Amino acid sequence: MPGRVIGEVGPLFRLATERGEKTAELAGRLKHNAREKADLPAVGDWVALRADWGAHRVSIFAVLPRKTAFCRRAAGNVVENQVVAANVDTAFLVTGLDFDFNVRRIERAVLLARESGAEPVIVLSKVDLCESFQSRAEETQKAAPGVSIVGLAAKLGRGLETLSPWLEKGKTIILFGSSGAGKSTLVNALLGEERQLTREVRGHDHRGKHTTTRREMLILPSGALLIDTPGVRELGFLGGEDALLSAFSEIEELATLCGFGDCTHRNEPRCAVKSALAAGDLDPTRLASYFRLKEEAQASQRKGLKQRRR
Ligand SMILES: Nc1nc2c(ncn2[C@@H]2O[C@H](COP(=O)(O)OP(=O)(O)OP(=O)(O)O)[C@@H](O)[C@H]2O)c(=O)[nH]1
Ligand SMILES: [Mg+2]
Ligand SMILES: [Zn+2]
Repeated sequence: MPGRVIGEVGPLFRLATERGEKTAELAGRLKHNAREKADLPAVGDWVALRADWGAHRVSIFAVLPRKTAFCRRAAGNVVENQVVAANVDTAFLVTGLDFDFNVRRIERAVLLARESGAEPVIVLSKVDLCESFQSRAEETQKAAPGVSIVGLAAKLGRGLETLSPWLEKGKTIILFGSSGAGKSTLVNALLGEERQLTREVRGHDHRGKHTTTRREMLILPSGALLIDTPGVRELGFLGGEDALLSAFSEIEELATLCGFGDCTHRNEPRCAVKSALAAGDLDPTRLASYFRLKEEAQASQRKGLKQRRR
């Protein structure tokens, strides 16, 4: 029987199945054959179940291939990947237009979404607390070329309709953003009921309170599936080159015009990136981010490779 993982409770998994909601354990063989944590089920995974209705036991014996996956490196000495959420179509990257607003963080979130295979959508929340939405949106767009940006105030029910293109029946959406960004408030507004606990935050010192403590999938009236998450600092860039290319498309486009095919844009002659910078056509903070994330990607790749050779 097929099922979809909608939550994790300790070593057990909550599943949506054609027979309703079930709690399941991992079959021993799945546990033993897993080479790394990423081989085990995560929220959003489609799984194959074996049910012994007489004994009221359901076990997961296989994880079906994933369409998309948000990964991170699992904590510990061994380099091991772990899946945070699977089969997500769209990632709502939620940023509050209060003290939470940080373009560099948005830039990184877009990169992580791209690496997962999901479409990033930037949600600027709490528009009621901001007098200059337009300029914030423009600043954000420069750091995220080609990415859709919406503004809303979930607490007041304002702007929710701007999300409807991504909330079609059967689509899976995940919410990412720092603690206090307003993710659960948005979930409740879209559900039309106070399902998720929310909590007030007052300033920088109140960050990281983590009102939501685990990932959970909820079904919206539209038939879309929404995954609420605890405020994240949990994702790391694993080093996908393609993700970097699409997240910094304006730099990559310039790079095709550089004199050397493998130009690093540091001190080569005939470098189109440096020319654009000198002419004021490229934002220096964008280039700095690009260099930083590229280095991070390479370091991450090296670490992974070293581990695999052992
Ligand atoms: N003014 C205003 N406040 C909002 C809005 N949306 C959310 N808030 C407030 O922001 C605070 C944090 O909201 P939550 O929804 O709990 O934040 P969260 O992102 O789920 O936080 P974690 O679960 O800790 O990750 C609450 O006090 C909300 O009432 C909004 O549109 N306008
Ligand atoms: Mg929350
Ligand atoms: Zn160059």
